[in-house]
Amino acid sequence: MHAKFKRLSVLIAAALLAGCSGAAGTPLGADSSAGRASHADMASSTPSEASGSVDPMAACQDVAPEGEPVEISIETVSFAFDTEVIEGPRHCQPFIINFTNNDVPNDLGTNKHDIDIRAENVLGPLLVDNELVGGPGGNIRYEIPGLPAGEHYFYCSEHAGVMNGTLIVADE
Ligand SMILES: [Cu+2]
Repeated sequence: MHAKFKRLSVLIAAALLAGCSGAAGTPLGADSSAGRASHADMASSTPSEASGSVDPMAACQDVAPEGEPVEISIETVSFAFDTEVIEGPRHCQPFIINFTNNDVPNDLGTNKHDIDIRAENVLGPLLVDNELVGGPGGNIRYEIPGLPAGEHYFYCSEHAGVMNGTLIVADE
């Protein structure tokens, strides 16, 4: 996960948790360092609870896999994905992304890429956090768990601003 995203998550969590001290009945400033530590722990361990939303993966808890997983191939071309839309996965059915990184190092920073997935949009809860792969010629098979039907957001954690798109999971 990119540090920028981590900071964003913590900021959002901090904003959502503002007023937490008051709600817990702890006087502000009584033990501010301990308070910050516990907030940070909450933000990192239970992001979906911190945002007050239901775990999107819960919808797939009782759905059994059917047949072979769909396999999708994606490559990078000059620090971009070769597609802005991923289609093929079905509701709560595991699938595979066969990912190839073609990029050579340049002055934009690391040439490592990955494909992470958030529910619905860039601010949605993190559903899948895949490992980075270097290039050129780096290849990895991501085994993705079944995701609930709908549109989700996929992105490279190192270059999210320019490497992102929509993952469409069909109803069935
Ligand atoms: Cu990247």
